[in-house]
Amino acid sequence: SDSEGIRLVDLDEGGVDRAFRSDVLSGLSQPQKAIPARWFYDERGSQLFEDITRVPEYYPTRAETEILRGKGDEFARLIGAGRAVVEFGSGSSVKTPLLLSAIAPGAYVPLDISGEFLRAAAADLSAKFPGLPVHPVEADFTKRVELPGAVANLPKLGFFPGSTIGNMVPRTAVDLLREMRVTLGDGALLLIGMDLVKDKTVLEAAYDDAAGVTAAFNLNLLTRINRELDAAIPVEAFQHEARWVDTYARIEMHLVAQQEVNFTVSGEQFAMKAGETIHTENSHKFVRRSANTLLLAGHWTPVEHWTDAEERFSLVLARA
Ligand code: AVI
Repeated sequence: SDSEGIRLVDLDEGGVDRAFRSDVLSGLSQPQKAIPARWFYDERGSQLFEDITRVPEYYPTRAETEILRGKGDEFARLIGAGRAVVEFGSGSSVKTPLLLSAIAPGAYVPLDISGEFLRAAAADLSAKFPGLPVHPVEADFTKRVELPGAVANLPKLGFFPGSTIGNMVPRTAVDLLREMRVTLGDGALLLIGMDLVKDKTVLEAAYDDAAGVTAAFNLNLLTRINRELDAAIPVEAFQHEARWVDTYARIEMHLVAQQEVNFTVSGEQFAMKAGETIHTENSHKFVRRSANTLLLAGHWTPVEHWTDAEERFSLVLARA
């Protein structure tokens, strides 16, 4: 599916998220069933994702944090002081303080669709960096965002860690990068996390950990559909699968029906044969050239690539 962007919540009379229902119903009606990955992140899904970042096989979070810890001097040299750091999706991570303490920013602007996350992240950062102006903005960052007037005269640094860009197909990723370019304005820089292509067994293990946390994350989508969309999908009839698809340089996550299954969602009937799948996520991986090509198509010029010692993950600095 291409409808991967996040949107503000629009509930119907029954309190059901209209976008969720329409994405699920249309996604299950396609020949290859598919549901956009953004629907993973209900409360339980967000918690499971936090847990994923700590399983031994899931290297991206640790690798990116290693880069942020180790390359502070180079960030300071190439980014300089006084920029307004605009973070796309204000995570509750340790990553942001590492960047902010390396570069002495002029302001911090966390953007998030969830006001709750946003306020928590803003309060956390204000406490860690007394004196740093923090201007949280509740916004859908896949669209053009109006930045607060208070940072209008500061040069910007966009920060988009985690390789979330990899969860989008290239055409969606390019649209987002172009919107970021407009949001951040002339003279801006962008520091973006991009996970790298590597051995297929390492990649597949990262998305199918032995403890089964990623499997639970994937299967939780069905539990959420059952709860929120008046559905009766037999969750135990599905199995998690992570497969490397070399043509697209991406890990795909699927939910595989183990037997013939019939179920309803919001009154609509669906049937799946044994072995048929619901495609739930893409996670694209990059090499230096493909990262550069994506950024250039998104109206950004690559300046520098940093990787962790094992060259598993990259942080790329680009200029407007
Ligand atoms: C959020 N995103 C960058 C994660 C990834 O690696 O694609 C989501 C995830 N899916 C399974 N494990 C982690």
